[in-house]
Amino acid sequence: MSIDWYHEFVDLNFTPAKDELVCLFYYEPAAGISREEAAGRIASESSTGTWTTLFTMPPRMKKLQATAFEIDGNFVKIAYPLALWEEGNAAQLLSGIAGNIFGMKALANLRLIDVSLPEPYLRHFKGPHFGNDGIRKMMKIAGRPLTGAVPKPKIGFSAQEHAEIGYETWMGGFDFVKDDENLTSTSFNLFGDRVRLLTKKRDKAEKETGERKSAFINITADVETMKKRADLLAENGWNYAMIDVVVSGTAVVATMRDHCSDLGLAIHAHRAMHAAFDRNKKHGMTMYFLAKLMRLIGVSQIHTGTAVGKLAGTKKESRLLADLLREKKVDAVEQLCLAQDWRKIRSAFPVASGGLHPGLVPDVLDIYGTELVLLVSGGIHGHPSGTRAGARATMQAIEAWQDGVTLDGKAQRAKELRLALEKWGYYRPK
Ligand code: CAP
Ligand code: MG
Repeated sequence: MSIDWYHEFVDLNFTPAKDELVCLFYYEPAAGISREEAAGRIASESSTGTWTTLFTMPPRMKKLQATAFEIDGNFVKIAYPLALWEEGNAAQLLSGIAGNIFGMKALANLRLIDVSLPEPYLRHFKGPHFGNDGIRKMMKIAGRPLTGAVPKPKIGFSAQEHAEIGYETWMGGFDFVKDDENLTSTSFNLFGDRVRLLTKKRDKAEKETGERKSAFINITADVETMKKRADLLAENGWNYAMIDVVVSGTAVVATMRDHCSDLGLAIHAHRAMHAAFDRNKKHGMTMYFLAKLMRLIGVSQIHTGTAVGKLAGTKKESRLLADLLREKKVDAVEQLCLAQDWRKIRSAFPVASGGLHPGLVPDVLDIYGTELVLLVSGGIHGHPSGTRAGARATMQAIEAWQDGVTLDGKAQRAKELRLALEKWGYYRPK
């Protein structure tokens, strides 16, 4: 008598229906397990199956079974019936396609690369509240990258000092001040104080520059506290909230998307902890999948790497992530992503950050163009003449790229940029 029924989840002649979700996995079977058997186990344990045949097995259950329908070396595509999934519940999707399967003995390695989401699944999600055009309209910024900086050192400043650095950042020409991922509400920098003092400085900077200024203030905490913090931001005229989306979790982000949307707040998504599961190229989940989930739920922007800065990531990855977030339709790229039509789901911005300084701005804009949020933090606060000069140097570097001139050429007429290049040149931090 056969013990298991994993083979029932493999059919290499199967064609997915239009309303089925399709996942692309990289996998390595454990010793003694064939590719087909391993593929069957992934499809089974991420849909309806288990390790043994069962006494009660209503025939209708077969309709809910996932099917491994394409095996190409260590890559497998699996189709999932729509009825498996709760409408609008991204956390449940994760429990299925990113759940127990990562721990199976029958697999030496497993990595979720991407999932293609059909319209009947997409329609139950709201996506980003504003879309990139909406963000640009709200911030009155056209034709250039949105710019911002985190006060550095990342944590330790009082709320008053934080607000003053924010003011210098804005007066240097930047659009945003951003909290660091580990700054929430500490004894020396309480959330309420920071909001109140930054609000005053924002209003002053807006008056003096005539430009719209904003901030990504970190509301990450338990969900009831996050709601109160979002309310306080809205009460003080802010148009963004920042959430550490990985550590907060998919379900919390979904709740806060609606709460923030009702308040007219866009969501800046920081991805702290992502590298714990997306850096190993053989096991875990890709940043691509995480970014897709976050656009689906509805953040307005998420960090996507720089390739040239201090954190891991390639140009190709950043380019694919940028397309995933910005485009209405995305084509499949073999073994890297599946085709996706986003239908009514609005666009989101990629965010380049991490070890950037004016000397690296052209490299980053060569990757992303101007449709991004460019965060240069240590790279302005470390400027020989201070924060305001550092922000100016970065704006000068952006102008140079847009005008098609070299930074060295621009530096002859731009003192702040010249000083930045004298300190950092074109150094790529690692
Ligand atoms: C950058 C940063 C950001 C990282 C996040 C930091 O500071 O504030 O959190 O960019 O990584 O704490 O390191 P610097 P990623 O500009 O001073 O390096 O963007 O890859 O998610
Ligand atoms: Mg940070």
